[in-house]
Amino acid sequence: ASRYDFAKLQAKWQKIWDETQPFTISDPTDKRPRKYVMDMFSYPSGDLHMGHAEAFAFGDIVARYWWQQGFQVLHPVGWDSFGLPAENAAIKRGTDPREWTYANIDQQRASMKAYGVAVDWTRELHTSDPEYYKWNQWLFLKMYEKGLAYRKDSWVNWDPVDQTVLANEQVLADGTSDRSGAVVVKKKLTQWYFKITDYADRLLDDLNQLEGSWPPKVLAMQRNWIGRSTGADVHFTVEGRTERVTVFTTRPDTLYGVTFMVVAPESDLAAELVSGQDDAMIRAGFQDYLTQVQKSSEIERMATDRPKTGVFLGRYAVNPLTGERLPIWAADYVLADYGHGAVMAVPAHDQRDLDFARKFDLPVRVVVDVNAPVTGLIPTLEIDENGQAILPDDLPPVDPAVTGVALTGVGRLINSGPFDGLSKSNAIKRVVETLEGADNGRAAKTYRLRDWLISRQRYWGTPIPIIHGADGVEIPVPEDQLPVELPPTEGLDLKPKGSSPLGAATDWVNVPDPRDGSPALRDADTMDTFVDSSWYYLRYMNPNDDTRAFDPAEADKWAPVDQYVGGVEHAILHLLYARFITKVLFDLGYVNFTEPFSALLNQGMVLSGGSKMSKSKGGVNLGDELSSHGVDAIRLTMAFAGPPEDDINWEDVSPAGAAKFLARAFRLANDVTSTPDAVWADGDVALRRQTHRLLADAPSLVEAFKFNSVVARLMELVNAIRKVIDSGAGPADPAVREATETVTLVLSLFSPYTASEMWERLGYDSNVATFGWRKADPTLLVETSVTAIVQVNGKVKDRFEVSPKITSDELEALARASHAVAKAVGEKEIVNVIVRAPKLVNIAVR
Ligand code: ANZ
Repeated sequence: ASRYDFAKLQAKWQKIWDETQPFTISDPTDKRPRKYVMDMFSYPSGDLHMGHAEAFAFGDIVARYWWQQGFQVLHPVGWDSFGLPAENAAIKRGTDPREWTYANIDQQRASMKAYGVAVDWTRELHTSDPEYYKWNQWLFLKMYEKGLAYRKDSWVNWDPVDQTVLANEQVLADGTSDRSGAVVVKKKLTQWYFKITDYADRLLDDLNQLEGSWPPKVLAMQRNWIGRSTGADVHFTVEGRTERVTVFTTRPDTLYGVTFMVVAPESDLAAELVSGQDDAMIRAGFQDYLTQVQKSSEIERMATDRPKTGVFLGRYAVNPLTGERLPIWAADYVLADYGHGAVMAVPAHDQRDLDFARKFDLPVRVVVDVNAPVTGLIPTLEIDENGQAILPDDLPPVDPAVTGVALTGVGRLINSGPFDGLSKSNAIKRVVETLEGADNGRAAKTYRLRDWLISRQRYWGTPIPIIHGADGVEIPVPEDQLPVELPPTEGLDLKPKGSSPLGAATDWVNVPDPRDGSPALRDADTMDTFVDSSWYYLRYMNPNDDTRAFDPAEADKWAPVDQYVGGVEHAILHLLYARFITKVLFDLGYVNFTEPFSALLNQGMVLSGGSKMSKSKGGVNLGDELSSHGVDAIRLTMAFAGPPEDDINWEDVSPAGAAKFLARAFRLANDVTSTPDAVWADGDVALRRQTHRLLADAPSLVEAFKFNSVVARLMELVNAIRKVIDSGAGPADPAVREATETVTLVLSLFSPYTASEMWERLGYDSNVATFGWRKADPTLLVETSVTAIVQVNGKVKDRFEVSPKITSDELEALARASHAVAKAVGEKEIVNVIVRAPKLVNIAVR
């Protein structure tokens, strides 16, 4: 009965948890404080893998920790179950995407339960259920009403293999699709967009309030993605055209250095300028060039090192400050959808403009003296220690047209009429004022962020709730007719072809016009699945409510999410979209907060042989690991491996060691002979001190995600208990019970099966997970912990907080168990180990 048999424990406790559902939040009168802990929901593309196991272990430690601290913890689970992989699998097998999807969900759900995650199963949701996606449609309609959902013709990223539109974010740096790997091309289509650009400033500025609770890297990536630039819009008149052309520039101070203008070849402006020109050769040359440009990707086009190409459009603009005539060119280094799709070219001070000018023999005029001193409004001379003016050296003239290097540094303006002598920032101010005074421009901001393209020409997603009248008018589906359910797949060809398969669902797509009953058509596109995940944290409030998307009062109680846990692969898109939709819902009055996730933890990756594990590359199989070592040992291994943000190389960790430790801890619960009413004050003082030290230290360690330190301290305490049992006052010592109970309570964060069984064997019929954290007795805390350092060949490899009374053997064992130390030792031979307890272990290897 006392043997540690993890399979038996798992079977026993899983059944109990299934029956009792101990983590269900259902009592609205519960007065305990609240925490909302959420894991990024899973895409059901197969069974759970090592990556899920890692993320769910960390999320669960946090959730269980708050339960122990006396909180009610909302820790829900769901499936992100719409999307391309299901559709592609269905096409391959000739089945319905529903079959594949829901079979995978069943499998993942069973694995998740077996993994012992403390979730509220009554709130499970699947985004592919009509009960869920109905509310995507509701959200769409709300946004449509506010002008935040709109349709436009535009050049989109087209994946020729999957035959679908991709968001910019889904196009990798090398210009290929993140899904199919195909080279992405441009195609003109009418598409639905969400107006995220209206929120660019708020999305950027509110990142400041997440400083310190989101990973710095994620904040930087978000800032970069939004990419705010400040500068000016400058209007140029064009000869033979009434309307002016506007350009965005970050350097209005260089306006005197403009020697030509460049427009994006595929912009409407380029087409219009060239059509107003008589020379047929120029028109034909432009058409040829345009065709060539459309074959290259945006990334290629923006690369600075790429040879410049372009054509002269035969038209001229006029510099608003100097009246100078500027030839207008079309070139692909100017993008149609950034700024105004046109630039004022300043070749002396912009590298791409310079490369272009050199290639096509256009003039280069220096207007900033980058060698001039830059302080003050008027040029001042520096004074040396003798009070003598230091005269500027006679610097050799640099001519960018000769050197090929643009002068991008700061300096003072030259060749700029009334602005000569001004430094950059002062010149920007003056030039913008002058432009504004003459209605030739104004201060302006531009963003890299584009509107969110949400329509997809695929089946397995949320239908867009719009009907198109025969007269071309868009009619929102009345709210009481939601959901617009997906039709069955029978008779539909799901293969990608550039238009939605739903268009062929005749019975579904043909509907009476809600205005007068005349023939009309449903919009056949479906939504990007990032819409589903942008607000799911709110649907968890009450996923079965069929009267509203979520209950604002419940959202007020629980949201924003206190701790969000998931992969860094979602650092940009998903988080940006969820932040955007939260702000939209705030503006619509449905929520009282503007950021969805107060804190974010990005777990590292689980690697095998140094590379990311995946189905295609093989690697460690979660199911195999769980059956060899048990759920608790795998979870403990994840926690003990190191900081959760770091990658775990599965070869460097020891699930077998974790299992051994669990068996050791488990034996303690069998050995304790005192009863729960034992008087602890009578126990071994040294052991009591160590117990209370752990109780005092563990909370801040867990809150700082130093799970590995807590596990190391648990190992230490287990050893200390064993020593008292073997050589001290024996198993009847009340301190042995107190310490073993503490081990059990803390262990329940990491290894719930083992802890539950230990708790029962210790004589309790309560749930160890919600028993509550014991308060450390301050009188037992006088002895503080010290930091032990482990060196390998003199280099520090790891640190532990240990008791000052730790023995040399214990310290050495801890050092040898360290993942970082094992990594440093590697295949080498250990030739000597010096232990200076409690502070140092030095391992010499050869
Ligand atoms: C004149 C100038 C002079 C510029 C100079 C830069 C340096 P960021 O900072 O990335 O926002 N630009 C504007 N619209 C563009 C487009 N659609 N495609 C490509 N380039 C475009 O870049 C802003 C600068 O990029 C703008 O400032 C403009 O060139 C160019 F010494 O104007 B600048």
